[in-house]
Amino acid sequence: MIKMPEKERAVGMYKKMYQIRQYEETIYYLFLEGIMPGTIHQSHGQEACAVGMIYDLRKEDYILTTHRPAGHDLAKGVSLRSMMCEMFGKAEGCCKGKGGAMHTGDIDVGAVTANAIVGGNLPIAAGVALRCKMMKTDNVAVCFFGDGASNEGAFHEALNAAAVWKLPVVYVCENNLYSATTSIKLTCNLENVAADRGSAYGIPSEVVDGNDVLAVNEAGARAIGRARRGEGPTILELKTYRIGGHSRNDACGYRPNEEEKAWFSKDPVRTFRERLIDERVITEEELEKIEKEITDEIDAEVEYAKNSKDPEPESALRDVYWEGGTR
Ligand SMILES: Cc1ncc(C[n+]2csc(CCOP(=O)(O)OP(=O)(O)O)c2C)c(N)n1
Ligand SMILES: [Mg+2]
Repeated sequence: MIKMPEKERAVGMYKKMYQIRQYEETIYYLFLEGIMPGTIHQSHGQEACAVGMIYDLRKEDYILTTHRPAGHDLAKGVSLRSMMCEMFGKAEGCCKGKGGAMHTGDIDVGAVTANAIVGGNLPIAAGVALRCKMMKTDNVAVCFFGDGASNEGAFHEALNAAAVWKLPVVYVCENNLYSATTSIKLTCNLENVAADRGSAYGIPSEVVDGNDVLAVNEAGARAIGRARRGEGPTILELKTYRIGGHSRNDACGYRPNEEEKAWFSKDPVRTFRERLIDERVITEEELEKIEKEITDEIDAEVEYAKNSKDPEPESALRDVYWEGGTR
């Protein structure tokens, strides 16, 4: 077990994980109420992957996420207000209400707008990392993808290019055992679907407990450090599990009860909370106060988003192409 960091850092990580959990649970109920348009792919259960990897990134570093982006985006600093407004299709949303749940992000905090094409963000991450290298910065790109994405052609092309060009990118597979409703046992013969393939491209890899925020953070520091020093890409495979279904209306009937039970006992938010209390980092009363503040803030943003303006109809064709010169 990895040593608990000092209080501010440990509680900081917990706060972010708790915010993501509460955000996703709130969205789930709003969606069931039928007041939120579009669809949802939620990240609760995978909070430790997002927070462990992103906690120490700089604002100037980039993340590239998937159809399940909320945890990554919140961890990178996309504002809660702009996320919530986007969920309601409002003008103040991070994509001005035109993207919805699968297309959140904010380039100003280094969160490249999410890409819902499975595997589609891996080559883009190589491109982002190539830019970091060509501009002679030591910034890095961290690219999240699922176990299912590791069977896409784009995965293999991106990894090869990243290895050959020694790009400052960390490829992070969140292996949650399912690609939509299909078990990885039916789609790949490897135990470690991403990590075991690293050697084929000359890329070092690590397999990590994706429900342990400190383990993810430590492995992330090694991989990010390599990328910053110009030593090239790393693959991290984080073993984790979705709490909810793949998307809306998925009751997960295909997942064995025993499997769910075993994974839910390793809930990343609850287990870290228990550790914080057991190791006397913080009292339960203090935590309850923090949790209430986070919940109140989310509730306030829901009300704000509900009452904020819809996009103007004439904005529909705006922002199709970049109109602002070069960055
Ligand atoms: C190229 C492509 N094929 C299929 C889909 C439909 N689809 C959306 S998510 C998904 C499953 C992806 O599984 P995985 O990569 O393991 O990510 P997870 O959903 O588990 O986070 C599929 C098949 C898609 N969006 N893009
Ligand atoms: Mg998956």
